[in-house]
Amino acid sequence: MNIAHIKLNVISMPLKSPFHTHLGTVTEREGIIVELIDSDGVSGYGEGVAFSTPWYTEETVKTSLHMLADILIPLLRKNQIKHPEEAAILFKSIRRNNMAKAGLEMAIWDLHAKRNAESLSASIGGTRKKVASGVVVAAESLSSSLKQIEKYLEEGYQRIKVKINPQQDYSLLAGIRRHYPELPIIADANSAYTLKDIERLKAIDDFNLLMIEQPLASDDIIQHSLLQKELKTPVCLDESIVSFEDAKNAIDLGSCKIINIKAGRVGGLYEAKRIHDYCFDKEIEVWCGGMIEFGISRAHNIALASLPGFTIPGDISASNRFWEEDIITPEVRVENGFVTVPDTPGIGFGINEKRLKDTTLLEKSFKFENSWLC
Ligand code: OSB
Ligand code: MG
Repeated sequence: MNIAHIKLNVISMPLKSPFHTHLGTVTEREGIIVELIDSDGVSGYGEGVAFSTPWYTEETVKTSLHMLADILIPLLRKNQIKHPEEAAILFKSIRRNNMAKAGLEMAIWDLHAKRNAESLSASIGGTRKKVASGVVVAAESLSSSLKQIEKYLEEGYQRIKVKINPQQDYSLLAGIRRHYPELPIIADANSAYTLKDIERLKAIDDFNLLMIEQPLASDDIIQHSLLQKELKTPVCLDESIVSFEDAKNAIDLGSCKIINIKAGRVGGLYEAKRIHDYCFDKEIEVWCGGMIEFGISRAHNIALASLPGFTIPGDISASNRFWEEDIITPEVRVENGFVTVPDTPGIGFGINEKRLKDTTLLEKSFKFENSWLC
């Protein structure tokens, strides 16, 4: 790989409707689009998925920009890389900052796949031709949740995820179950509970939920193992799993029966695939989480979810779930509950250059007079 130029575009877009969790409301999404251009003019794309504030993980758009510009891009420049896995291993010399690493690592994967004239899915070992689509409802009340669920089910989504917290759990889930007794439902708590809330959590154990996602602290593995023993409902971990080692420990301790894999959260596709492979071996189900992302990250999610162990519909929604107009072309579409995995080179989507330009707040360019071998 002979990288000549790296461009970072910080973009910003309003969400079509506010996204509510007990940690706050997202109405505007910023993100970092990473473009690598090689000496033949071939471009690979990645997306930094940190938020503007550290509500979900400790990273932010600004910390990611700093890591990319001052640490990761210079590190890549100094080291010869022949394969994206080597970049992922190189980045392990830097602690955490997984979303910044992933943005760059995933652009390298896209470029690598394009250079080999193969799809990103094929490049990482994907086997599925289409991936099952689920969608998140993050509304403020039962009535608006029901309205959104009705609309999404009409659009074909195969399962729904709702956000819960101690102020809105039993009544919300009971209200949804009254209308939809059989609907596959995930309840995502984003760490809204502690073990002191065990009775509240046991109360929702009879709703036949597909799983409860990240009920306890965002960095906990131990207490979740105690909780899982008390619940029939499978516990799924999201925030707690930021590396392969976390996934292994959680499985070995019985802290969860399911893992939500997000490439951004774990530092890129290499680590995401390692987690997938271990879970596949141990018969732990996995699914692909979402980050209210733009089309580039969405495209990477589609490739990731084409791996054989992704058996549960992911938070892989259409571009129009969050955006009036996405930055990729064509946009991601859900048809009969599935998204087709592209078989064209790399991520398989082009860039909507006008939309990218119109949403760009800041552009940084790293150009090298002599393209450097990496
Ligand atoms: O906890 O899974 C989460 C969005 C941003 C950050 C964290 C989470 C979420 C979601 C939405 O639940 C997933 C999506 O983009 O569809
Ligand atoms: Mg979650």
